[in-house]
Amino acid sequence: MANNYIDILKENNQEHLLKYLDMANENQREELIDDILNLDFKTIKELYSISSRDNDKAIESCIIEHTKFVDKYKIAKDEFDKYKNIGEEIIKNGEYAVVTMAGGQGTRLGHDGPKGTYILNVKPKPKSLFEILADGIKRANSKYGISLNWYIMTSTENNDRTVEFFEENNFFGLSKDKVRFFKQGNLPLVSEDGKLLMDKNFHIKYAADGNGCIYKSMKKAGILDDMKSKNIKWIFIGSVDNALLNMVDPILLGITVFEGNKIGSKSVVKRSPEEPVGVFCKKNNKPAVIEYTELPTEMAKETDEDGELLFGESHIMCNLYSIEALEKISENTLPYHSAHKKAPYLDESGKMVKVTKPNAYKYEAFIFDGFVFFDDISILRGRREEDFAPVKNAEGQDSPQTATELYNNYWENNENGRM
Ligand code: UD2
Repeated sequence: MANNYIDILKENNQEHLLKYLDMANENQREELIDDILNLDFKTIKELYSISSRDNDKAIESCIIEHTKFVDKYKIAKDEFDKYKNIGEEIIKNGEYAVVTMAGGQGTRLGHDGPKGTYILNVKPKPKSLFEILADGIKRANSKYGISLNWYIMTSTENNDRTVEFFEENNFFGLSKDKVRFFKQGNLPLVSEDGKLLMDKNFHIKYAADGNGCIYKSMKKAGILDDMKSKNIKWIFIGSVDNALLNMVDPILLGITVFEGNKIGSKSVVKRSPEEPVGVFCKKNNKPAVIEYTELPTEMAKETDEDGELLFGESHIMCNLYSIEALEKISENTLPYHSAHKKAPYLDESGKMVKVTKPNAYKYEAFIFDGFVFFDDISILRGRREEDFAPVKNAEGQDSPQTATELYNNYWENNENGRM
């Protein structure tokens, strides 16, 4: 081992790490060398190469068409009842489970801790985002006479605190053996010139590898096998940061099954061209979502003859999968997307540098890139005031204040719970 870490750094244009090795203490040095010997430098090079990719060109080279959807509030009564019966049958048979992606950092929210632990000042009493989700599960459990399995994806950074939070809150009254945590993976960040960043304690700086890694993480953690052992056939995967998330919607389930699809997803009408949501479309004749960070501005602004946004069907992180669909996606590789982020780092004098503007590239897989492996998906258009109260920013749009207001308004008018 003597020198080959030096050769590896030289071959991969990362010699700057040698300076940190000189500054680190014995333990830190050991760990850093071990890290270097285990790094996949080939992937790091490939990731860095996508950082300079021109997204607009990448999208303009595709055939982009609109995708069909069903508006939940325009379904005829007999159709609605049919979907409801199909969905409720599956739910009552215990063939349904829910998954929450809770590995993201709450950077934009400025919350110190897992996002799910953020307390919203909702009525009748303040509740964390995790408790709000747990309430939805308890409502479904009592409505259908079931005991839903809840799987929660965490990151290496927030797993321990998340588990501790559930224990402190006695799992919000849910039975402990029905809640299972699993961790997603990480990817290193690189500077604008492709250099690995050093974090405090002389560790290479990593970040969670994106919610699109949930499929492989579930496979690796034995979650898919656990679901199959429990005869779970349909799985809802949702975000942690939506105060109106409905994880048990028999209509979404019923329409997906009725249409013969393996994936269903809920949408709402996009608020404005700039709203930070992905938009559904067909890309080269496959179901797809173009993320807000990659939708060319002119496409985002395009309107139809009625003045409606052409790309206005928003992905709101309400995704439903058959177990076969999750298996299939978990056996495939999803692309990584590069985001230009602010990343504090340890400089070569050993000082942590706070940054005021983006200085590094973070790489993430996106959950909806899994749709491409299917010819079609079902899209059910819901209503923002019923389905979508995101908690993203510390103030303004999609803030705790706007989410609390949407939550209180909904539950004041629907005290008997979801229909
Ligand atoms: C996400 C969607 C966007 C829209 C928006 C609605 C993706 C890629 N984009 O944008 O299309 O639906 O939400 O609010 O989903 N997460 C992890 N691990 C990670 C990264 C994220 O678990 O490594 C979770 C995170 O905890 C949250 C969800 O994924 O539950 C989405 O969070 P985000 O902040 O990554 O995505 P956002 O809001 O930019």
